[in-house]
Amino acid sequence: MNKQLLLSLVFIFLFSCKSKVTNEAVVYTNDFESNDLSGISNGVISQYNGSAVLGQYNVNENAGNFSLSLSKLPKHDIITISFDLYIHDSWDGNKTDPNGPDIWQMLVDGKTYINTTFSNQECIPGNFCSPQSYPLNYPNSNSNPKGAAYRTDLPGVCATPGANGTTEYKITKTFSHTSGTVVLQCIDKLVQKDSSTPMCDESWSVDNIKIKAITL
Ligand SMILES: [Ca+2]
Ligand SMILES: [Ca+2]
Repeated sequence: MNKQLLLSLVFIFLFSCKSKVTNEAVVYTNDFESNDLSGISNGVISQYNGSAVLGQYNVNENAGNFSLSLSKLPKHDIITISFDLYIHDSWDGNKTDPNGPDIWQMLVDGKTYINTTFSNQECIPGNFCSPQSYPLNYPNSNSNPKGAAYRTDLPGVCATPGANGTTEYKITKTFSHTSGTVVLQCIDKLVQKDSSTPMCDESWSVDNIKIKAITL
């Protein structure tokens, strides 16, 4: 091997190492099975489908949001937040007043990373199935109900007629972040002016939250 080629290979090796993840620390993980709500405001735990989950939430019956605050994070360049999001029962997607739009948001440090709608309706002949915005942001109307879902065969929270079960989404966001603190907020703006049992009609919960601080 000539000297020039060897130097080139060393350079490529060093360069590729620099862009690799050098350290990855799990700074938060919670499956809620031990009822641990430390760092969480508006925390509510319930049993869903054999697992403890953070929820259910519905702004028409409770706070409609939770906030998770972490501090003393190790030095890092990037954060990855992931969790399971359960959309329960009859969300109306981009329908308008009095049933929607059914908006759900994820904010980190006050900045909006997701501002979307979910539709949990069945697309059967003769039934208008309202579109949803997810995986894009509201008011995009190009996604079918349950679009980009991870699972669509889960039971609803309330077995009311037309409740449409539960849809599971895998949420993962990675972004630049260097602060020693981080605040995750999930918020709904559910609209359901005709419902006498709002929480039964539509709600949401999350499980298996994991936050990683990564150094490059
Ligand atoms: Ca759980
Ligand atoms: Ca609704």
